[in-house]
Amino acid sequence: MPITIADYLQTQSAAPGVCQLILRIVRACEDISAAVRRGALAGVLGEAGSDNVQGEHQKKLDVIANDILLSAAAEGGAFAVASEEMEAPVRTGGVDASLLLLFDPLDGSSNIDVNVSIGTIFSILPRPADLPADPPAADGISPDDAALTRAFLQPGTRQLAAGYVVYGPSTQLVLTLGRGTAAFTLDDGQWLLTTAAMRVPADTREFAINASNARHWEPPVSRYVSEMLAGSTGPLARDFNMRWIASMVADVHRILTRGGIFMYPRDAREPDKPGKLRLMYEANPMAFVIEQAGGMVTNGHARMLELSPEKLHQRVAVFLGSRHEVERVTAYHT
Ligand code: P6P
Repeated sequence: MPITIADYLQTQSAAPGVCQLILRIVRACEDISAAVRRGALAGVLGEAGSDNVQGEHQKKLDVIANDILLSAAAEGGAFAVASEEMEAPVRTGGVDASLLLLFDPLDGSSNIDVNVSIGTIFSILPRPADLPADPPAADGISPDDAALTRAFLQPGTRQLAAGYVVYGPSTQLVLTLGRGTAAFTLDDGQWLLTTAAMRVPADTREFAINASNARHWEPPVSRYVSEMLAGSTGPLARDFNMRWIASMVADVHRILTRGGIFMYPRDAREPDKPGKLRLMYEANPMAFVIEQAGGMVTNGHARMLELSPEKLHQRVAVFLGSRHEVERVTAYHT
């Protein structure tokens, strides 16, 4: 008898409201999956004609996915939502709502128009006890300083649940509530458990990095990648393979499935920018999923989940995956 996501959630002693919110999120991802799969036929490809808070050109599907998830958050009982596509968080729930939801609605969207796997990443945090039911409006102050924004600035260790949906050859949900990482496959409107406990092998021969940035890397990264390229003739005494899908969800899913190390380091182009990926709704949810599968995630110096966020959209360097390799490259930094 196949196990559905609802059956699985009943086995996870989740905080109140978490299961209801997750069920509503995955239902939204079914709608996103349907739009992604119809592509040009649904008129959802191409640019939206707008930029997001990161200054990136939004794709039509970025906006569609964001709107679908915003509705889901309200119906799923989230108190407020933060998104890569919105500068400030949005209130979605009533005074009794106890959860904060963060998401990257469609990660890897540069791949949409070329039919390469993309995904939705989400993270659920508790609403802080000191956040009033009606936080003061942000009128006249920076959105970063608003009480509602500050409520989201919690370390990744406080996540109640996190996961992603990868819109690939199959649509799969990968989820953790802090008791292991499980994978579900979407089949005719049902999310069926296909891997009860995902495990990241501690060792690997596969690395993922955008090698076109090599001249901008810091020395520890250059040293580590050079050693892997030296293969069996070098200090690591084995040959490596390289993959770079330029869709974090797809690269992370491969690593969860067969091991590997994913790196998006800071580089010299913009010294004040500590990396490209965002801490709150990309690195932290992926770090929760990976750690719960036995892997490791750092920013090159410290455990990702213990970083203290300072800004909602702050960026971070990411070293993620097979424990022994993340330990090695982190040791090179420190
Ligand atoms: P680059 C997608 O835009 C993304 O945020 C991640 O999904 C992906 O890993 C990375 O950026 C790709 O970056 O510089 O290789 O295009």
